[in-house]
Amino acid sequence: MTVAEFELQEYLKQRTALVDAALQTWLPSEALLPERLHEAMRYSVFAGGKRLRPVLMMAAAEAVGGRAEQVEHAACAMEMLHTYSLIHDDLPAMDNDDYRRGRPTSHKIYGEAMAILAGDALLTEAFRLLADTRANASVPAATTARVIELVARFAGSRGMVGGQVVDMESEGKAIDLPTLEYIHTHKTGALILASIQVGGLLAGADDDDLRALTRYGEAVGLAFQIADDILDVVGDQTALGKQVGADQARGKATYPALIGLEQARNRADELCQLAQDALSRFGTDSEPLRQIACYVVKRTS
Ligand code: GRG
Repeated sequence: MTVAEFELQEYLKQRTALVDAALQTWLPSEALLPERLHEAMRYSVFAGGKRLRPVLMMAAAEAVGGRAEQVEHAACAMEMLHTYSLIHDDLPAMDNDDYRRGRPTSHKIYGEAMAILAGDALLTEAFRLLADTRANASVPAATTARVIELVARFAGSRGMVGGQVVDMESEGKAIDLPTLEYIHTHKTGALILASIQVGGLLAGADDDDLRALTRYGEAVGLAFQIADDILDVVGDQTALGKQVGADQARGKATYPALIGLEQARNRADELCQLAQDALSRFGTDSEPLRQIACYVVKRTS
């Protein structure tokens, strides 16, 4: 593939189709007991997400010379983890949102208790899948263990859950930019960075590759959340599938609120450039990662 030939939209479509097919295989069937729980898990997973984390994982694997198919199971695990976080984030005890991805949220359809359990089950299934011996048949056991530890660290109190807690505690308060950056890099950035590192690790990245992927992932993770903050101010409700202006209504600190819309846009562009610079050691196989960095900043949904 040459850079000139690469078409991002086509790439996203193909990789998303791979992820969706693998999710169909790995998620427990709705026909399996308890049917309602499996239906609730599938309802949220197949509600039309962008599959950004799985696609980033596949692109990272490809950048270091691997194949997308090599990381399919781990990509599905990240999407399950991501979906669990969305289901729990939407609960009345947290953001109390009625809509997600343009459809009623899990607790609106299945009730609060089942939504909590669907999230719990997706979180647990994600780790089962990361450890699955069939899916990891060609992966050294030490790499599988490293991947599981890494994902647990980025998803837990040192990562996404930690970011969510600081976010919750900061609501309605005036916070400074370092605190906001902590929230963004943990709540959102952690799973994005984990996806990229896991993609590299499973495809045999060496330490220098991993360092480069980490610089890329840190920049893209933060850029993604700044773009999300900007979309909450200027985005289109229909394209987003959720209410705009929700951050301000909840008294949440955002980049546009703290440094202004223009500066927030500049920071996101700067991070996109940083992400691209981090890829300098890779060849044309890193073109998907390169273009996804811009897509993340320019996206409309
Ligand atoms: C509840 C444990 C727990 C954690 C919640 C990730 C998170 C932490 C909450 C989700 C709420 C939120 C709006 C987070 C910001 C990150 C974000 C923009 C999530 C949406 O990700 P997309 O745009 O969603 O990739 P799709 O629907 O495309 O998958």
